[in-house]
Amino acid sequence: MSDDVRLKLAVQKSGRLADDSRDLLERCGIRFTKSKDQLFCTAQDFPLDLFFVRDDDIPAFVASNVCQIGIVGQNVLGEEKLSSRNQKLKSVEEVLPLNFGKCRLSIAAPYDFAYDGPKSLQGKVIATSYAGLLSEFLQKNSVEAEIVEMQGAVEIAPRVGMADAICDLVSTGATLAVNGLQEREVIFKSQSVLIKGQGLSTDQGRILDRLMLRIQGVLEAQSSKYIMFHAPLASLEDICSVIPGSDAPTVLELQGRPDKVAVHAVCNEAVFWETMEELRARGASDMLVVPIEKMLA
Ligand code: PRT
Ligand code: ZN
Repeated sequence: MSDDVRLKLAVQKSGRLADDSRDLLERCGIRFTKSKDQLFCTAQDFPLDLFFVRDDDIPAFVASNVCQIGIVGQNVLGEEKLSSRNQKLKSVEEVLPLNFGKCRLSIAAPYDFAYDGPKSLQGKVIATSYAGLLSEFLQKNSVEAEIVEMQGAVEIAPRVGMADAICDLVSTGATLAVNGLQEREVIFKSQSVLIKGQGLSTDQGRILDRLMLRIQGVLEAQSSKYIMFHAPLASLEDICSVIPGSDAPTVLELQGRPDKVAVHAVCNEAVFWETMEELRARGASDMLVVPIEKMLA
């Protein structure tokens, strides 16, 4: 591969996804100069260039091959694909879910709105910034409603008499609560994803494969734990059967204790207090659960 082949990645310049996107790359060992003002920067130790843009523009940057890949919410990609006239957007693909920026697009209405399923929205006015995804939902449910498009502060629409209900992103639900709105129907679940266009050369495809391997390693490490404990040899099999998400634990001799062994295992899922209590009840002792920084199979 020639040294000047690089991959361009579009990320959000500032906002809810900006820090998580940057952290993810840093945990992949990819460092770049920290300046939030600039549009473009070059990674120091990986063939990757970063473009900092508004999240709504990321799918179009990727569709037009200005950037070959991007990090964006599924909500934005889904909406752009449905509502933009840019046909090239259809070829933009999700390649990896990234496990951050989780939220849901929901229909919400004041507490006194009698809601009994999507049919209750027939003939109503719904305010949203997601006209594409909302129209698709209404169509699927054979509901005819008027959509009022707003760019922000959608949650105030019912209070000021602009709409009967809203369709907006929710994460904690606090915004709905302070505006006297109740979540009635989740129409789309979203998280951040790595996306790619169709314009990658073979060499750029190889860089993407390397990047994805590193990201997968970071994500697996995030959800995995390393567990260590001592166990009586007699109940080793029984104890190992309750270690969560682990294939083959390492069993080590303990100096001067022929009746006991040390067990080390990577757990591919959370280790809860209940699991530790269960291990203890079966004779395990001296338990340690530690985070894993990196993993590569
Ligand atoms: O400037 P730019 O266009 O880049 O950013 P933006 O202002 O359009 O987007 P930003 O930074 O607010 O959000 C970026 C992405 O974060 C979204 O596209 C989603 O994929 C994701 N995300 C996750 C969210 C939320 N959670 C979220 N809660 N985006 C917005 N919200 C808003 C929501 O619109 C509502 O106003 O937060 C409020 C509700 O939050 P709760 O916690 O009160 O329920
Ligand atoms: Zn935006």
